[in-house]
Amino acid sequence: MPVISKGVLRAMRFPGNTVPALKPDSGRGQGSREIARELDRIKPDPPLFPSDPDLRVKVEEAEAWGDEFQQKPRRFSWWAFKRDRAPMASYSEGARLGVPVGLAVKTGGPLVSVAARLNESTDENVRADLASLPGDLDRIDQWIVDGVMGGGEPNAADFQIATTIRLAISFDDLRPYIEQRPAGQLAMRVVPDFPGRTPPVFPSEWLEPLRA
Ligand SMILES: N[C@@H](CCC(=O)N[C@@H](CS)C(=O)NCC(=O)O)C(=O)O
Repeated sequence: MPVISKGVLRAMRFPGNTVPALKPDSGRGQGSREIARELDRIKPDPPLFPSDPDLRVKVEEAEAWGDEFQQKPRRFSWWAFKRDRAPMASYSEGARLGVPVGLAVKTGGPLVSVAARLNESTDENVRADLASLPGDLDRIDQWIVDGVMGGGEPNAADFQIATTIRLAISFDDLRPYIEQRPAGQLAMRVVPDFPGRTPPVFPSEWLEPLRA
């Protein structure tokens, strides 16, 4: 559970306070980028990074960019849950929370407030994130055209970015502007099953940059 995960990580003596955190037999990894490298070490085949050094640099750049980019759809989610917590239940489908999903949603108000504050899910930020989304999608589509992402075997950049796009597609407001694009198609291929759906929630004028 968000927020609660911080305490669990501390109890398990991880150095940082974010999930995902991996505790394999052979070592620890925290943070998606560190975990990708640890996984390649443990199981080099199929690789998460290309062997060509120039292409590897590009994949690592995309991966690092994606690590920042993920903050946008995350902010969208907390902003939306602040207004209506009901869609939260759909995102918890299949998750083992330790408490019934309905109860978690009913009592989740304080958790949502804290998460929205931690992630700076303000009107101003969310509106700006929506306005810059078309540029972000252009950038991802270009990486796909250039072969940095979207190859036969998903690489670390695909996993970093496609998962974030998949979350964005779960918003009814955003799906029409993403799903037909290369970025959207890649997201559906890398993450075909993804629970969760958020009905229309953003003020219409905030979506103007996407319509344009
Ligand atoms: N891609 C990042 C994601 C890390 C991250 O920001 N995780 C969030 C949840 S998606 C988190 O644990 N935030 C702290 C909290 O919610 O308490 C990574 O390097 O692993």
